[in-house]
Amino acid sequence: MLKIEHIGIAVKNIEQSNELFSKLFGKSPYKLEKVESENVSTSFFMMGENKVELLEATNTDSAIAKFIDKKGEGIHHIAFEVENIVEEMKRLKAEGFVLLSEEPKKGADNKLICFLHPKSANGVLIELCQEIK
Ligand code: CMX
Repeated sequence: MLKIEHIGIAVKNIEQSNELFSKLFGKSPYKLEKVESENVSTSFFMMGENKVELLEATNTDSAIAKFIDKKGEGIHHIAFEVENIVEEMKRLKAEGFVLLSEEPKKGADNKLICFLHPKSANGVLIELCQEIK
């Protein structure tokens, strides 16, 4: 793994949260993106090398809707950048982590992604991501 790529925060209303986090960071999001396959609207803020992603559910099937129903708003996942996602998925599966997809999927912000089940990672939802070049 190379570095923390971003931290994902589940929010109920992304427009309101964009305003709130713009005040916090002193800048606007650099990207707003709907990811239909994940049923989310996202926004990304950049501070130096560090990114924060806000996520709002676009429907009740969304992982974000379920998370907010159960736990409320807050930190939803930590994403780590990897050089070769397929190799890293193989390595982590062999180490006993539970992958939530067998193949990498297309995620937000021009990335191939794969999640690890939080039950296999001490209660933390981990995302692997590789930049699409
Ligand atoms: N962080 C930590 N724990 C979490 C969690 C999270 N984000 N989401 C769910 N859990 C916990 C639940 O609280 C529950 O724990 P308990 O059994 O102790 O109550 C357990 O995981 C439930 O697991 P489950 O029944 O297997 O599955 P759920 O239906 O709750 O779904 C998960 C959980 C992680 C499998 C599902 O949310 C998922 O597939 N996530 C990956 C995709 C995703 O999150 N997409 C949105 C973001 C997309 C993006 O970044 O662009």
